[in-house]
Amino acid sequence: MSTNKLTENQVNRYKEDGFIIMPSVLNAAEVADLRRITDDICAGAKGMTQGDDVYDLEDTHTPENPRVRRIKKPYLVHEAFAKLIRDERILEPLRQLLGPSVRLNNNKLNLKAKGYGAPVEWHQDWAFYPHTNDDVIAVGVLLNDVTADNGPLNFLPGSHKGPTYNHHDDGYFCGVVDIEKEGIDLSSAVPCIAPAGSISFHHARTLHGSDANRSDQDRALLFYELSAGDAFPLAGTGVIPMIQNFEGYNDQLLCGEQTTVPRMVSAPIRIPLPGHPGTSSIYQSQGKSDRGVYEAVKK
Ligand SMILES: O=C(O)CCC(=O)C(=O)O
Repeated sequence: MSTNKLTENQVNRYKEDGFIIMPSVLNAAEVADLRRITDDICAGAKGMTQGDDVYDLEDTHTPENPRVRRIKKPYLVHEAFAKLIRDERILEPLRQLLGPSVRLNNNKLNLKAKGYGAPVEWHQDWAFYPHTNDDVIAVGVLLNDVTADNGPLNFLPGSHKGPTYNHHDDGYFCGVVDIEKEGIDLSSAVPCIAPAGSISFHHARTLHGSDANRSDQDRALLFYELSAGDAFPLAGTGVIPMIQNFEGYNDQLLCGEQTTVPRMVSAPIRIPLPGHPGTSSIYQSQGKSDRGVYEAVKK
């Protein structure tokens, strides 16, 4: 299997900017295969009246005209997604950025379909799942060519070194930063524009967001959320219950040694509680606040 070592310059860029993009890591056949599997899974949403453990549905979804905005935990749905994150082309750079032990915490596939795919408002993943140390990262695998028009993910360089912003509105965790109120200047934000098969790595504290997809090109982005093996979750849906089954939790270690000794660092933390009752995804919780900067496609 080929490897994919980051250059010293790329590692330094990640440390400086809080993200990096590695172009064309997967080849066209691999990407086509993942897209075919994705389409097959999405076909299962036909006839559904509401989302479930696998599907997060667009607000404009109907049983006759299925619209999936996210496949939740695709690594549990199809082995291709479980296999991909164990591929040395991804694991090797992860070890360079996180250290010798790397744990998989979650996986999701955001579809952002052409014409209507939902925006994701500006946020820091860290606000959703703070850990004992901030060697916490998201890997994004581009399953389509991403252009300026089909809802690229935008990163604000250097924001991972700044505060953890308030993601609460009206007493509830909504998962959106109030860009205006916080006085955040987004003019230096960098869109992740790259060909299908490229991979992004962004630090959990990096501020990021993406607009709706009004173009005629799909934009599917497969995310893996990972941490150093000695970064233990402090809060966050899904992660804490996982730890109760310690054997299962350690099965999520992709490489390196398991430990019960968390490494602690001083990093600004907020706890993502209380959640809005009845919300189970970022789209739903962000929908509870009107402080976002993007507009959804309503038809
Ligand atoms: O799909 C996107 O563009 C953004 C996704 C994201 O930031 C998230 O799901 O937390």
